[in-house]
Amino acid sequence: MMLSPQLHKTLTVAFFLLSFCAQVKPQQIFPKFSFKPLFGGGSDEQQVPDLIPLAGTENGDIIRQLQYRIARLEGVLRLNKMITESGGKMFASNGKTADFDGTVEKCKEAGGSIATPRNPGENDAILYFVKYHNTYAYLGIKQSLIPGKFQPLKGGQLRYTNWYSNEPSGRGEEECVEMYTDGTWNDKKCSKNHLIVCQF
Ligand code: MMA
Ligand code: CA
Repeated sequence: MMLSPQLHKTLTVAFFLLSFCAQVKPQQIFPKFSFKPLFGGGSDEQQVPDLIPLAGTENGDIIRQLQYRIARLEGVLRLNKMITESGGKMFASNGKTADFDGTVEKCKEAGGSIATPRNPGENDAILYFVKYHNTYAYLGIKQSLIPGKFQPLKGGQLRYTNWYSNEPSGRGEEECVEMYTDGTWNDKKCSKNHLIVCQF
């Protein structure tokens, strides 16, 4: 296909700009407000931007409108104590209870997975719900083939742990892990009714 020199130049510039847009992080494009619901870090207040007039159909405008809408939806969810976040990972609870298998199932149905803390920040983001509902929660950690040794449900090694003192104690008889109301962990039977906390 032959392109006129003018069209060729225009396309070259367009592709250059597009690739630039694809590389920069959202915060750099949209410095006006915080997109993340801030959990913990002092300011619990989310900045919701002023109403953005529906300008046009440019990609940037559409993305801004979506960001604005998501920011408001996150405001509603936070108001209702339904979501927390740590390092970009979102945690959610519906305030209901289930045994371990029921929790895994519910989280999967919702398009997520059972909450599995990988560091103190994520542990705190889960603890928020455990405290709020004053109910222990199962974590996405299970006993491995070696009794008394635990691993993430999705496989791999358990890098971060927060066991209560002298736990795990089940010696193979307690295959699941629950979070206490102080954020520490205990190996436990999988059949208790615990708070459903998922990650997304
Ligand atoms: C219970 C049960 C265990 C836990 C101990 C701690 C008696 O068993 O919750 O998982 O390790 O309490 O005392
Ligand atoms: Ca135990």
